[in-house]
Amino acid sequence: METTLIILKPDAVQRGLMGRIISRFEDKGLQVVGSKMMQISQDLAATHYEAHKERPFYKGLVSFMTSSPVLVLAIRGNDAIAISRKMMGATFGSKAEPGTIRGDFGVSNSFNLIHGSDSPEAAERELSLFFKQGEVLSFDRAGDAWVYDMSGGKPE
Ligand code: D4T
Repeated sequence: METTLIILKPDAVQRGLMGRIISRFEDKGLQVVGSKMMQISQDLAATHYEAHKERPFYKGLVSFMTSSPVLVLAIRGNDAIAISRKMMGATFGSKAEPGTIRGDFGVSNSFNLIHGSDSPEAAERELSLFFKQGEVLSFDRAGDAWVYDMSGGKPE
């Protein structure tokens, strides 16, 4: 099972889209195992986006991400990182396909509603940036037996 970091960005929170976006992950069968609202500090935004430091959009991105509260989520499932990225859609709302979160809820390129880790290494790094020890939980859901076929001993 993989766990990925998802951030519902300031535009998603301000536009009242948190519930509908979380529902999409739950409807898919992915499990929410961590959740917290927070105001991202300048330092945390800079660390999180350090790979983009030299990009022309970096300053605006940090300013946007620190402008208003976000909801950070830890989401778990088999292949959760790739599945979540697919559900989010292309980076820019103007390009994202209908049926994806960015495609259905936004038109903006910089206000693109959601962040999701793009690799297992990024997920590990980002989860540890946003969640303290013990804040990402492990628990069985009552319906888990009907989410995955476990007859082969692993989730299919
Ligand atoms: P994140 O990292 O937020 O999940 O988005 P992506 O993985 O889909 O996109 P990214 O890392 O290339 O960009 C990070 C973040 O910067 C904003 N952005 C990006 C922007 O404002 N202008 C741009 O030209 C690009 C490329 C949007 C997402």
